Amino acid sequence: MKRLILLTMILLLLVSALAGCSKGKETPTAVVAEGGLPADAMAIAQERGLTPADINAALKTFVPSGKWDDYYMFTSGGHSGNLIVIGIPSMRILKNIAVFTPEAWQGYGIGDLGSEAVLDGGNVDDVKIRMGDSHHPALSETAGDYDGQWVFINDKASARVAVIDLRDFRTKQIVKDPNIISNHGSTFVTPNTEYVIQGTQYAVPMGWEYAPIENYKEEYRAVITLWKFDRDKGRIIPEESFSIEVPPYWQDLCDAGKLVSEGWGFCNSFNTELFTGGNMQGNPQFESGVSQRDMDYLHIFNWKKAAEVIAAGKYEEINGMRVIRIPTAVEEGILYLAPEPKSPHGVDVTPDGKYIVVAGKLDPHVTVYAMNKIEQAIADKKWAPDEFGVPVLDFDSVMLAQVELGLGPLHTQFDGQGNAYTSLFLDSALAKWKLGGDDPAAYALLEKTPVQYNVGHIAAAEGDTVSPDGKYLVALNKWALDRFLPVGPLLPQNLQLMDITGSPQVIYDMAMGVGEPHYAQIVKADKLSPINVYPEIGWDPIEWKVSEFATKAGEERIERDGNQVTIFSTSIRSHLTPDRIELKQGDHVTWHITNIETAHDAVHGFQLGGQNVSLSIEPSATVSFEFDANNSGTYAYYCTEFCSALHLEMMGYMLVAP
Ligand code: CUK
Ligand code: CUA
Repeated sequence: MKRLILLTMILLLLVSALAGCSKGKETPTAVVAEGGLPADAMAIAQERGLTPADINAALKTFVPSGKWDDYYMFTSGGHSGNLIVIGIPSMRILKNIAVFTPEAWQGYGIGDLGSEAVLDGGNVDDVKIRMGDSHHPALSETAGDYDGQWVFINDKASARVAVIDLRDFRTKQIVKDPNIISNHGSTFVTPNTEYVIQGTQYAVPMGWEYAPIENYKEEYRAVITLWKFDRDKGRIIPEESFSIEVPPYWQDLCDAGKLVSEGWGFCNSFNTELFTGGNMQGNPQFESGVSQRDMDYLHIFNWKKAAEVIAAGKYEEINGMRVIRIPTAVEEGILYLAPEPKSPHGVDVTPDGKYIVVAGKLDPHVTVYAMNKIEQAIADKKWAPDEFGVPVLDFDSVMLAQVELGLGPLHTQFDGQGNAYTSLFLDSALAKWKLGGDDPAAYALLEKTPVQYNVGHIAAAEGDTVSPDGKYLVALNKWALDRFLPVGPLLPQNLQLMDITGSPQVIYDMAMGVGEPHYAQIVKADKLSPINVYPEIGWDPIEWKVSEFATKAGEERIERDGNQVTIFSTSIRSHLTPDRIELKQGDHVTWHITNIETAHDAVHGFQLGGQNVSLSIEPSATVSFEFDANNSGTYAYYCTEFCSALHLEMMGYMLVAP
């Protein structure tokens, strides 16, 4: 065993030395060549009980101090309501972007008026929603390739969609679907990010109005919404968006067609039984009630045609959203269904856009549909209507192949080399299988790799584009059990990095102590170009222009109009100006702070004791907040970022006279 380790070490060092040759003087080539095998490497490996496979994995994932990762991964934070940015291959967390849930470090939704307004965009009726259940991030695409400009993510709990700007990694907008209360098949973008697709999860009457549950079939409905994205404005434009009404099946995941299937979208569903619960009224549990039929329905919709139908005015406006009703969608050839085996979960379009892979939770197979077969079946009218009049295409006419993979297949990814990878929830494994093109006999299971444990989604490098990179795949596992030091009954998530260049191998276990990740996307790092500092002093990060409240050095002031007090402040290492604020009890205070620094990383934070305020004032930004000085007293405010040696002195007194 010792000799094997030694051999592996030497081999690996040789390989890395050779690989280093092409990269220039910064690589450790010289060190290895001159010094040979580091004398203590063997001892370290022995002392730590590392196997050759461990050493391999360590060398593949280690990113030396000061070096950067090759990829960004954007993973949903589940019911933390956030979006987490991770470097690959190191699996280091780079940022936890606040999206649906306030977060104090980023000063998101804790006083800052800009982010409060973003969050208010997602309010439901008169309820200020300050949490979310984020599921599926989608990077913006150009010609079916990630372009590194924007990322979108949904909130399943309240049917909302958020827009995050990758120039500054901040949430800029949240929109609420006016007709449904939960979504799931979102977010997925069309190949040029014309639209952000959002599908319903649990059907409700339009606008979640009250209707007796007995009226489920008549009154409950779902929609597939196409949120129009305007790149120049960097915003979803609700007035230019529209929905397609669909039957009250529980739509699940969606995906957008690409290349040959561009213009189409796909959402699968379960509960085509139209089951409505009632376990205390003697009915079965939901889990069996919604799983009685052998087939559910893949929804196949033509969003390009739908946009034309909208332009032609063939819609109804419902709660401010333009909706194509089911009969119009059927008449115009916008909506079709195809049977899919038992309670499917994931639907994924292959990189060439030719095939659609559906995985059924209760079926050991993945089912592959061919776009050309779907189009042929539509042309040949090989269908029979469902109970809502929607054409159900003949299964055998559209299905190309079925591959038996194992228990609980959920989600599928691709490596761009003709292979597909599907997560097997019940087997706790990753199945690698071969795509067979138009030849059903050529589809085959290749191998299975155990993961720990109960894998949900998987994400491959550039996996949802027209040209996936292969190389890396991350298994987003639902259970961690024994993998990490115990931290009580709520365990971290286990994100496992896998090397898929050959036979898939787990090379890193990453404990993530933040909400449950559902989906993730992995993008080549050089596609992004984030800014270091806002473009001009006084920048409003949300409006992306100089704030009208920007304050220059020397212009700091306190203005009073009756009991309305407005404070114009600046921050610079190491003082806040003004540093003394005199108020009267009952004043309403609006306070603007401009960070007049332009230096990279010269962030100042701000907290005000006794008020619920936490700000992040990034270099050149202007941030505003307001409060009522209802209680007299003496308060301290200070900078929360340890920005300089004299950071502790970066404070001020706020006195509220009775
Ligand atoms: S879901 Cu969580 S494992 Cu919301 Cu895409 Cu499948
Ligand atoms: Cu600014 Cu500490």
